Amino acid sequence: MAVFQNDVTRSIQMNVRKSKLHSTSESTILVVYTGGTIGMVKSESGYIPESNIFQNSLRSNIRFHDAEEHHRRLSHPGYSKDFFITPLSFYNKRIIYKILQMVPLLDSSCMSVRNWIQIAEVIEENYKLYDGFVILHGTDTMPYTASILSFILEDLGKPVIITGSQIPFSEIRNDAVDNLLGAITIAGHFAIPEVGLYFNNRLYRGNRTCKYDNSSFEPFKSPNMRCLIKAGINFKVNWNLIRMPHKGGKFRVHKDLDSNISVVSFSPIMTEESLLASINPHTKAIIIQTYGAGNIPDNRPELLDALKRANERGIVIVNITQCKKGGVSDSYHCGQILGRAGVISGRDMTFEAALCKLSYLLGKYPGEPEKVKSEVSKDLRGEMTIDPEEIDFSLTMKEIIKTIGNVLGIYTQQDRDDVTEEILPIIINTAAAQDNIRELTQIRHEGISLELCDYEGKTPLHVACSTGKKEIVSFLVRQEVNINSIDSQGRTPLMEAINHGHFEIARELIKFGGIISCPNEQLAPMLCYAGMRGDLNKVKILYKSGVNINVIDYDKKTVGHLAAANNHLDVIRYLKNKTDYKFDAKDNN
Ligand code: ASN
Repeated sequence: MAVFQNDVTRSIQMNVRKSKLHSTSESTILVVYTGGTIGMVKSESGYIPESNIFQNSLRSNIRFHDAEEHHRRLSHPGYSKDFFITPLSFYNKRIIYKILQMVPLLDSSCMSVRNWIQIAEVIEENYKLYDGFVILHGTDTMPYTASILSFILEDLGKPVIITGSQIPFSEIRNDAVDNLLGAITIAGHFAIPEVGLYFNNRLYRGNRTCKYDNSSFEPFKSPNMRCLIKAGINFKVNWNLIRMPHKGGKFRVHKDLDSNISVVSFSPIMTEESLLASINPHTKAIIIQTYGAGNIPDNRPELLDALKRANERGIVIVNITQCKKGGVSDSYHCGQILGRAGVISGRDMTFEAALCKLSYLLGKYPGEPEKVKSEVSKDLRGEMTIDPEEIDFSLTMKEIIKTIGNVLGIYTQQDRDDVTEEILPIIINTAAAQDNIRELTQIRHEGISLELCDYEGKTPLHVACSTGKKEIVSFLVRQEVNINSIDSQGRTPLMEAINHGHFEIARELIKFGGIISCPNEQLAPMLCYAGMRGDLNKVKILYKSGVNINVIDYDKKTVGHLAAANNHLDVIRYLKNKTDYKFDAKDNN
């Protein structure tokens, strides 16, 4: 059974200051070495993991260990000779770390559920003692371990960074040094409460990754999500992508995992027998890997029936695509039939994430397939994209503008500002027209005004009012934007709402002080036309907005004249109750 060597950490009381935001000048990291190429050496039968390789080689490497500072501190209470201490970083900070080693060390192909739990338990036992954790792991099953940890480390509030290498640390030319140094630096500097996978200068969300290349220094891809950090001269953190723990949630490890999951990959040679062979009496869930956007043949009813029967037996079936990038959608009939058979869409989850999520949920809700079904379709740890728009709109506004500037060959700040001034309002107004509250929230977080006017003088509020986007209007009103800004035609947002027949929005605006401002030559025809058509709601809302109910058209006719001429008695009845309406007004005739 695997244990951890040198497991005395529980008794360690580090005499270093702790900070939730890693803002002090030191932080503490626990490095958990589980095996993998990073710590391997050549043997007669190929590469095998080597014990204590880091203990010895890191101590003599100034990039990983400042021996002088270490010796100076040995007399400090609580500082142990087992610790490593980095030199001051670019950010003027030292990282004190300790290495724990799993026994036996494993090629990650040998990782099992029990090993996953052991890694999680080490984090659990040491959680309060360290600011972050680095897991050294083989690349072969790294995305599985990263995925499972993302689920079972519930309410994680500290970084857990998993890394490894393609060439061992022991070789002269390797990728181990950079990966290890990068992972320690990130865990020690950035308060990213996620399980991340760091490789080749990128930190990915662990449960978004898959291994796709076994021959380069870039073995992992995160096909459906951008990276969390890009390491260059600086670490560029995409803070808008980083998930935060639930308020008040307390870190804990969920240890019951269920392995009764079958995997079925569709192919043109699949038979009903081969499908049924993968479902046994213990099967609690099936992952089906389907074609393209989540399709199976709709001319093979026996296959769909087999899945239907499995679903009726309480087996949870999750559909993911065989494609490396993209997810399951309901674009095709060949995909929609699965939804109707009770199959759950796994959207854009990787295979590794889907498998680990099911194992976690089946263990958490034993005997409750309906609960598992409802949870598996939720985004629990950022493992799947619920709204595909998220991908398109995940760039920050400043990045978008910069990119547009680059494409146009615009590099000076003045030119960039000009482009920004022209383009930004259009992008923001488009977000308003598309009901994209997420995008507007992000824009506001970027400190960009939500009152910018486009080439017609329209603000996002004008646009939301004319297109009837109620939620956006409430959002903008809550943001206290100018509710009565006037566009180049002299119209306020309230006028836009009324003009386009969005009376509920109009009433909301009036409640918050919205007024009508509109040239008389537009107002009179609008009111009179409403009377002529018997549009009582429009007449009412115009009146409520403070419009002069006696305005006359080119023929000197009022709204009442036109309603009477067209037999709209309800409008006449309404006007009769208005003391300010002059029934004796004379028209041109
Ligand atoms: N077989 C190795 C492992 O997964 C591969 C590696 O780490 N690059 O442990």
